Amino acid sequence: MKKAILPALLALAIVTPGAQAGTRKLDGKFNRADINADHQLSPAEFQATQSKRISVAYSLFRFNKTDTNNDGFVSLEEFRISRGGISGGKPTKMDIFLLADADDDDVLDPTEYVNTLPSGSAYPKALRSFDKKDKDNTGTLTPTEFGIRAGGGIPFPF
Ligand SMILES: [Ca+2]
Ligand SMILES: [Ca+2]
Ligand SMILES: [Ca+2]
Repeated sequence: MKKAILPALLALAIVTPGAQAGTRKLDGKFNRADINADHQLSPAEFQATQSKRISVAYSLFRFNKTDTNNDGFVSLEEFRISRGGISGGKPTKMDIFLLADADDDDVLDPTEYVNTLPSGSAYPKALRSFDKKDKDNTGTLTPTEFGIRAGGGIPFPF
């Protein structure tokens, strides 16, 4: 029986295991990242499936888009549907800021700022760029210092 290749739309939701090479590749990625083998990816496990150019905040953005049933985990099915977390679009600079602001005080401290940079970034270099942005030397970055203009919503440049 020969099956036509399904359009890469909602049909992906009913794709059978290993039906496509792409799916097998995704499954392998998923299984390698699933360190505790519970068949679910935590945010940290999910990050391991993402490129090093993707920041922690960007990965969280993708995680939230991928976790469509909002149970705090990405299942294999969710991972397949999102094609490995990439189908949710791009975050705005504001999205990145808010996701990185772990303590919700509306400013980024250096640790939070690092989470907006590619995950492979060296810490000393990150600190230097932090100091440059921290114009008033408060040790924290406001949205404006981070580069968000009023009425922003400009896609994060990648
Ligand atoms: Ca897991
Ligand atoms: Ca989920
Ligand atoms: Ca903060």
